[in-house]
Amino acid sequence: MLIKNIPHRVFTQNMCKQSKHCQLLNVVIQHTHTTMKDKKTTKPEANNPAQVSPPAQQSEKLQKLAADKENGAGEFLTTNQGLKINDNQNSLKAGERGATLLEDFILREKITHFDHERIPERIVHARGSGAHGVFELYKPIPELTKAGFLNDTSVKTPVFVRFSTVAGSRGSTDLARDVRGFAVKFYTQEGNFDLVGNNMPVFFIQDAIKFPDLVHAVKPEPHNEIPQAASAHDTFWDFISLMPESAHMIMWAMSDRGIPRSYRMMEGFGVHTFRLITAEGKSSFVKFHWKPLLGVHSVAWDEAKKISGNDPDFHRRDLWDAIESGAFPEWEFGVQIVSEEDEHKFDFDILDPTKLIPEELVPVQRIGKMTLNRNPDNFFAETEQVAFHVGHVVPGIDFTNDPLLQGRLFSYTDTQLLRLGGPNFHEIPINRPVSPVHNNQRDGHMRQTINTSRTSYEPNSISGNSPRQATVAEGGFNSYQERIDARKIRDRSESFFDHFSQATMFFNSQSEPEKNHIVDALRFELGKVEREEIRKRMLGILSIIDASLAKKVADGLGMEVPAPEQPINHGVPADADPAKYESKIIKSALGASAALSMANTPKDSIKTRMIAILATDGVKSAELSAFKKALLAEGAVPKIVATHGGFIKDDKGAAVKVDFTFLTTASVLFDAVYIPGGAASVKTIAAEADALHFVTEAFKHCKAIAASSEGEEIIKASQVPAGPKGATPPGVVINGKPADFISAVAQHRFWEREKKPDVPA
Ligand code: HDE
Repeated sequence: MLIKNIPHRVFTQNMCKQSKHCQLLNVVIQHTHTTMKDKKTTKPEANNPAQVSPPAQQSEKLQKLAADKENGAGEFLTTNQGLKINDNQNSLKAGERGATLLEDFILREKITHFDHERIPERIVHARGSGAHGVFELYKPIPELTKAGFLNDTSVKTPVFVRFSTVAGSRGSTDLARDVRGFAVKFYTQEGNFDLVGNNMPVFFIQDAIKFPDLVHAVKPEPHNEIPQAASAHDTFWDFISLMPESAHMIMWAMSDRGIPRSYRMMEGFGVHTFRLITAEGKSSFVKFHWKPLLGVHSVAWDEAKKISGNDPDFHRRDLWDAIESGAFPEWEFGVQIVSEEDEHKFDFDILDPTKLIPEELVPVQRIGKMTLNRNPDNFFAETEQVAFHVGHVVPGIDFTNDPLLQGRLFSYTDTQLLRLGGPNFHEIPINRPVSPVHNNQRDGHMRQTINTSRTSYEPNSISGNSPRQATVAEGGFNSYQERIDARKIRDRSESFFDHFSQATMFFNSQSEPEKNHIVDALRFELGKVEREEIRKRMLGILSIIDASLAKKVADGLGMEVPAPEQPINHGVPADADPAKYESKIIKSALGASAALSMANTPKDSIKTRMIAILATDGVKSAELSAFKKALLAEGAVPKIVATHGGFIKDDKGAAVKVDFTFLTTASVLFDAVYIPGGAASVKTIAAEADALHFVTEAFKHCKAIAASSEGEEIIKASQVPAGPKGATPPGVVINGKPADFISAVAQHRFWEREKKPDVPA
C-alpha cells in the first residue's frame, strides 16, 4: 500500500543501477502500476491515444511519459486531494439564497487553481505547435563525432519538436510573415540534445547583445501594443535600417520562406556553426540542416493574409491533421562539415551567424531521418512546458565562439526559470531525459524527486562518493580544448563586416517569381512605415543589395532611390574608431546558389495536399469517384465543398457526404480545385457568387484547377481569364484525366500566371 502511493516517476527517473534493492523495488513499482493501469484500461479510453498507438510509435520517451498520464474516463470526479466530489454545481452557502461560505474548500481549490492556470508566454516564439517522433540514423559517422545517437543505426532516438513563429503572442495567427522556429529535442541515451533552430539559415544580428533591441523593435509598439505578429511597422524597420548586418536575413524574411505552406514543408537550420568531436578528440565545424521530404513550399502573401482570417490555426491544424491521418511528416538530417584547417578558407567568417555556407561549396550530407508520428496528448503539458536550450549537448557535439550562440547559451535557462517558475523545470515530464539523472542539486519550487540519500555534496564518504564523476571513456562530457590566446575586448571582428555579399547572392539565386515576391513584400512592409526617413534609409540599404530591387520597391512606395551613400552602421561603440565601422561596403561577387531557391525544390508528390471538389446535388458520380479515388491513391485529401451542408445526391441518387460549404471554408485553405460535371450541380454552383469567388481566388493564387467539360462552365462564369492567345492557362486542366490534374497539383503553384492579368479576387 505504501509503495502504491509513491509516484512511479521518482523510481524510473532516478533508478539506482547499482543497488539490487532499488532494482527490485523498481520491478515491484512497475508491476503495481501495470496492475493499476490494466484495471483502468477496462474502462472506455477512446480519447487517449496512448492506449491505441501501435508499438512502433511507442518510443522510450513515450513509454516514460505514460507514467504521468491521467485520463478520467469512467472515474469519479475528485479534489486534488483525491476526495470524491458530490456536487460540482453549487457552492456551499448559508441557506439557499445565502452568501457563499469561506469554508467551501472545494470551491476555493477549484477557483484558486483556475486563477493560476496561465504562465508567462515565451518572450519570443510564443506561438507554436509540437509533435513527438523518432530520429533514425542512416550510417554511423565515428569519423566526425562520438555522439552515441549518431553512431548506432539500430537506435531510434525519440524526439519532440516545436515549430513556432517568433514575434506574435501565443494566440496569434500562424500565417504572419515571420521566421519560423524549428526546435528539436533528441532524447538520447547520453542525455538530451536540443537543436534549437529556425527555418532560415542566418540571423538578423551578429552579437547576442543586440537581441533585446531586435525583439523590442519587432514586437508590437509599446505605446499601443500594435501591430500583433507583424514586422510591418516603424520600430522594426527603424532598427533594421540602422543595422546593415541584418541585410541578408531581411532578404530571407521578405522572401516566401516567411510564409510557409506548412511546417511540414519547411527546411530547418541550426544557424550557428557548431563543432563535432570524435572519440579521439578531433574537432570539425558543422552546420546542421533539416530537409523536408515533401519539398519546401510557401503560400502567396495575399493568401497568407486571408488564411489568417479564415483559419489562424492553419499550420497547427495542418500538422495535427497530417499526423492523425498517418501521413507522418519527415525530414532528412544533414550536416555540412568544414575541417579545422579550412576554418579561414571562405570569403566570410564561419562564426558569423549572418552568413551561410553555400551548398555548392560544402555539400549537405544527409545522415538520418526524423519522422513525426504522434501528436501530444496535452498542449500545455507538452508543447507549452517543453524547455529547449541550445546548451543541451551530448558528448561529441560542442559549441563555437559565434557571439550569438554564446549569448544564447545564457538566455535559455534564464528564461525557463521565469516562464516555468523555478529551477526544477527539467523534472516536467516532457523535459526529462530518458537517461538517468543523478546529482546533488536539491529542493526549489515544485521539486518532484524524493532524493533519499543523506548526502547532497561531492566528494562524500557517507554515500561511497555517489553519484560520482564519469571519465571521458565512461561518457563524461569534456569541452573541446580550443586554444585561445587573446586580449579581453568588447569589439567586433572585421571578418564580420561584409553585410551585403550574401544578401545579393540570396537575391540573385531566386527565380523571377520569387524576386517579385520579395519586391512585393518590401513594398507592403515599408508601405506600412509612417516615417519617410526610415523608408529612405531602407531604400539605401536595398540599393546596395541590388539596384533593380531598390528601384522596384521605390516605385511601389512612390519614392526615389536615394543617391548611393555609405550606410552608416549605428552599432558603433562610443569610443571606437569610426573609420573601422563606417566606411565599409565590402562586397564579393558570390554569384548564385541553386539550393537557396524554392523553385528548385522537389515537386513530385501531392501527398497531404488539400483538394476542394466543388459539387452539389446532381454531381456526376462517375467523374467524382474517378478523381476522388485517384487523389486518395496519391495520398491527397479531397474534400467536398457544396452549396449546402449534410449530404448531396449525385446523378445516380446516391448520398455523398459534404465536408464544407462555401460559407464554412475558403479557397485559401486548399491547394487545388476540381470541378466535376453534372448539369444540375454545375448550374447551382455557377449561380453562387461565393463559389465563383472561390474559383477565381484559387486561380489568383496560382493553384491547379481541373474541370470536366461540363464543370468548365463554372470556370467560364468566374473571373478566371484565358491563357496566352486564348489558350488554357498553365495549371488549368479541362476535361483531362486525373493523372493530368495530379501532376499539376504536384507543381504546387503556377507562379507564371501571377498578375498576367491580375484577377480581382
Ligand atoms: Fe532563441 N530564444 N534566442 N533563437 N529561440 C528563445 O527561449 C535567444 C535565436 C529559437 O519552441 C527563448 O524558451 C537569444 C536564434 C527557437 O520553445 C529565449 C538569441 C535562433 C526558440 C531565446 C536568440 C533561435 C527560441 C524564448 C540571440 C535560431 C523557440 C523562449 C542571441 C538558431 C523554442 C525560450 C521553443 C526561443 C533567446 C536567437 C531559435 C528568450 C538571446 C539565432 C526555435 O531564451
